[in-house]
Amino acid sequence: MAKGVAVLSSSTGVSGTIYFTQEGDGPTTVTGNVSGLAPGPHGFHVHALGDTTNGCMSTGPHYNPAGKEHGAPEDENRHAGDLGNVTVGEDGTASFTIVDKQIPLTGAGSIIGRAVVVHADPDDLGKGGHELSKSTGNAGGRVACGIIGLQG
Ligand SMILES: [Cu+2]
Ligand SMILES: [Zn+2]
Repeated sequence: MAKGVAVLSSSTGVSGTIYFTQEGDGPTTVTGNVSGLAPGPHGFHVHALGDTTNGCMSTGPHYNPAGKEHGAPEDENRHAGDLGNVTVGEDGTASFTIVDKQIPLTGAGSIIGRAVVVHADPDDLGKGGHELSKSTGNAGGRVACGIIGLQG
């Protein structure tokens, strides 16, 4: 069992912890808790770089080793890092579990050392017709992020 963890930090009071587990070559299970967000859906992605020297801005674009367009998690044409939205309740918190096959913790394409990012706005999953839909889902600012590290 491979395990990873990312502790979210932000300049706006958002906090949270995201856990990753993977059994062998199976899918990765992502389990997270976040708080301090506005109610509603928020884009949630793995970005390419584990670099927070300039806050969440320096984590690069969505992790996209296959050179595809932005999409929904269930789409064939999607970035590996496209995990869709997390839905925040009226109390500003969200707890969620995502199971995904494109974000391994070991081997080629591992997401260890990259970052998870929570956005200000909903991810339109590539279907919003905005000029940014096919690259970022037009999910707005990066409100919190954390570097994905190995966990024992
Ligand atoms: Cu993102
Ligand atoms: Zn994307």
